[in-house]
Amino acid sequence: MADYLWWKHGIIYQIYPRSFQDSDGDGIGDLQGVIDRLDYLNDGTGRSLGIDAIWFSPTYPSPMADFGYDVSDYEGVHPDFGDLATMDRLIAEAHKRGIRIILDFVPNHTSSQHPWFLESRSSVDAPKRDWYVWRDPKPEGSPPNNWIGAFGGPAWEWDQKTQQYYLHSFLVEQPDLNWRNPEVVRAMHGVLRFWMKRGIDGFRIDVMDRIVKDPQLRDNPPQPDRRWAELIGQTALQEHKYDQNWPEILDAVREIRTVVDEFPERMTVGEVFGTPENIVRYYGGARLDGLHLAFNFALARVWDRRWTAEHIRRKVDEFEAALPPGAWPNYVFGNHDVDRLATRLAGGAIGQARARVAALLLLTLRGTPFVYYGEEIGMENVDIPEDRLRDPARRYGRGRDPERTPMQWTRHGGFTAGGPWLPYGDLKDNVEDQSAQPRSLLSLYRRLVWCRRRSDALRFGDYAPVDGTPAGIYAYTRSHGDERLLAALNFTDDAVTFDLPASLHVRECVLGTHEATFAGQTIALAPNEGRLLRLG
Ligand code: ISL
Repeated sequence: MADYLWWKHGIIYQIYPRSFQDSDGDGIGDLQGVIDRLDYLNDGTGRSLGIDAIWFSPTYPSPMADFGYDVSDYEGVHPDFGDLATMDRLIAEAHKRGIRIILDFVPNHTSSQHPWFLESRSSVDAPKRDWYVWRDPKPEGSPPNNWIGAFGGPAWEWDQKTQQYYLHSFLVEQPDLNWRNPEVVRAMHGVLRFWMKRGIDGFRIDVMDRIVKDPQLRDNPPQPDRRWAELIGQTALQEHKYDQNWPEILDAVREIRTVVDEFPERMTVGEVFGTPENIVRYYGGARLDGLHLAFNFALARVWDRRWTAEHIRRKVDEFEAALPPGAWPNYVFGNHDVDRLATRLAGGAIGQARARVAALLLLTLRGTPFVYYGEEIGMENVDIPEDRLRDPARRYGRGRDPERTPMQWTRHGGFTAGGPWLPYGDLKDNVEDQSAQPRSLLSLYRRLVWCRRRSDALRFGDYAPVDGTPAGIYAYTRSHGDERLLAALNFTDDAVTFDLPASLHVRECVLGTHEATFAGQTIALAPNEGRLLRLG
């Protein structure tokens, strides 16, 4: 394929490095552990998962106030994970197997222990004072504006020594960088070049939608719709008009793109929230000179009640319609910030059945699939005893430990020789057993991935939803040249039978969530069954 592009046509697998594989028995995952597991991810054959790239949540030196999203050195590796030499070996070993490496780039804030911030807070005249956002209090001593941090509480912290407030959109330990200062921009661009020279293939950009704010720092208006506050906490009490999605961010995005384009075949995917129209702005408009991909979280927000054919189809079609010409979609079902997919889809037997439908959907839609580690074996949220919870965000609302637990390799765990930093979930769902079971979710994932890898229609063909299917059924075609496939998914707990029009002539069943192989114009789907059919 002449225009094959790994980040478009491949599958991106997210690893939370603390929880994937520990190699030295300290109970915390590390990069050597990942190297040891690369063949699981892709050994070039259908025995492996067959992914094309790994995105690592942060691996940098950090006091771990927010488990690495508080970076104290952008050009190093946290000793828990290894060192630069281990990272170099990981890059080389991954590349040998055709796996690309994407690092998490955290531009909005550093750790409060970063030398830049230590200097900035040392005095109002410090050369790096303006690298962060410092402001005087209001006359009565209160913070400069009403902004609420993403985890809750005021977004401003008072500094006794220098008698000013600093801005932190997240924890107090995560002061916001000032992207209006050209020295900051230069330093952060230098970080991107540092890693690309070492062979890093791309960057997942953290809170891309907040790096530049209103220059006047105006008060955010209240959010009239209070429903979200119950789900994501205090931050949803405000409309983030002045501290999120500020238009000037797009200039910063374009500059980042220019730097990334200095190196061949590199990519960026940014974390952006909001409506599809807002998200696609970050691709850069008609010139597509912004991000390569902006995360589409529509399906990561789907839980039980929204798991309907109609809702899912609407979300897919909305994103497809919003994209500027030539821009490429992507789909995310889970990550380190949201409840596990199988749990959101009601958990237990129903959650597992729906997770199979979700796998078929994710791997047959048009767009880059993101797979969060453990999704392929149906890992669920883990109920963690109070005294073992670690995520600081739990103090402000929802803690994220339940979706960050160790990868379940065997019936005994297999993640570490020591005591794992977070407890394991239900080890009956594990890689070893599921590898041996042809009907397991893992076996389905492998079949789907390798089918996608071999199919031009699935990797880059057109997408067209099929109208007129019965309630609860979502069907769409994917076509490229002579190859035409049809995915038919039953989102209900009932069996559904329907006839396809003659224009969609079924030739054979390629694969499915169930054993059924019968292919004809009458499609009879069992409850929660999905099937991929070849048309001719
Ligand atoms: O503000 C939000 C939604 O409007 C939040 O969802 C927030 O943007 C989101 O939690 C950002 O997450 C990322 O940055 C955080 C880190 O804790 C998360 O793990 C990371 O994914 C701070 O770096």
